[in-house]
Amino acid sequence: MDHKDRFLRLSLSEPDLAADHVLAAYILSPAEGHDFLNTAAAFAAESGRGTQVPLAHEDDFSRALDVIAYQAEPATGLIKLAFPLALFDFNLSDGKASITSFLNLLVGNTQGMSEIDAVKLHDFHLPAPFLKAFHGPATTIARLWQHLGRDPLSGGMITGAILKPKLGLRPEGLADAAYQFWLGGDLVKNDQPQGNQSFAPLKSTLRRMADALTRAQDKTGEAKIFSANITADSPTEMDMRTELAIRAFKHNPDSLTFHVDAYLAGPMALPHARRRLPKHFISAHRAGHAAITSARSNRGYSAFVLTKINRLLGASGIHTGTMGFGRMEGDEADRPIACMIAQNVASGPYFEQDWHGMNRSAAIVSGGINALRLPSFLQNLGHSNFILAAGGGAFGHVDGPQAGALSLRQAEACWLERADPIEFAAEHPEFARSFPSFEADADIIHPGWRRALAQDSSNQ
Ligand code: RUB
Repeated sequence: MDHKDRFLRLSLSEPDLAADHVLAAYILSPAEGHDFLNTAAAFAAESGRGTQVPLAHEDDFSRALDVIAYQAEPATGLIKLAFPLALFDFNLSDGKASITSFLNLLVGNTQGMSEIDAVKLHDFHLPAPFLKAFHGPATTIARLWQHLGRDPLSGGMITGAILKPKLGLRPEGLADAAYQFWLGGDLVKNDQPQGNQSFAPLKSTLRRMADALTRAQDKTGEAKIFSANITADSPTEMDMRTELAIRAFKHNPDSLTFHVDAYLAGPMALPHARRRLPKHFISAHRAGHAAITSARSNRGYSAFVLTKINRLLGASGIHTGTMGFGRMEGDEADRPIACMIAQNVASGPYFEQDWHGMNRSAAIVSGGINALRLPSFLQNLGHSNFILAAGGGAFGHVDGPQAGALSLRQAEACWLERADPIEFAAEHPEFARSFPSFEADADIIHPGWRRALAQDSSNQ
């Protein structure tokens, strides 16, 4: 069947379509022997009608709901599709837009079409009425800055850690690691698989964590934050874990935030948490996402798309990677990912998105970051208004988690002062000790550091 006549309309205007369609930009490569333009049209046909054959019982109404390919560039593989808003499913329970329907239409059955060698969603645009039909974040990083006693408009880096090792510590070990970090840092979060293991029953871990937070607040005189992992494989279980955390932290309710493994738990998990916690700060972890978002994968959707979806679904904090400065995939060009979630109007790779006042999400920066790597990350991003969640960079410091936390705080100060890190190290011992803590990084980032720091200490 030639689909071009009905499903390929390259004369349509994107601004006109944008008002009442969801727009989507893909990079598509046809299977061997398949024409690009006809494959793009077939992709559009399948996206809307779900079949490739004429249907005698179709009428004008259903034909008016066709998904149309309005841009197709054989040279780059770029195609853009327009999805009529009427195609999308809305929840009976609260009238909110359904993310499962959104994913079904944009990255559903079409991913497996035999005419296609590969197709990946790189950006999408939502018109105001549809965007507002998603929950969006209940609160923002301003809430955390206020809790920490900082400027709610620009409170700077929230120095946080992900409890490491990700599995193996018992409740007292987890609580002690958290306490030690809180003596120097602001926030501790569970790592993504930390839940209700036999050696660390959740109830006991949460009780000890809450006690450690209270002791750290008393010791330092500073407010602290915990991000409790409530990820589970059913909404009922998620609710049970949420209740346990709320009870455990009943004496410090404002210190409690929540963490959901938003990719692994599936698209239902974050919306469920957001409905259950209409006032709380929820962080979206993205463990596992690289299986489809990796730049080395040409199917599924990009990390940019996942990040944008997480803001729509209500994540106040979103793991956005380290843009090539850490140990996970990514590069400096990923900067738009952090901008898209933190601004009211932002440009993606193919569309400018107006968020119409939807609460902003904060970037959660994690993955191989330590005090030595942080200054160049900050230089690339251009600000430090985000949540840092260092694992090894906090707990791998030779002088322990408190020193690890202080070294990260000092690294932010070093960048804010635009100071030379070697000179800065002379006045900041925890930062100085991050050099021997992360020698391989030190050798690359600051060759000759051993002699320079030795001279510093001999000059003192
Ligand atoms: C960080 C860590 C994080 C992932 C998140 O540990 O394990 O869960 O790196 O990555 P470390 P992302 O600091 O020791 O690398 O934020 O890119 O999803």
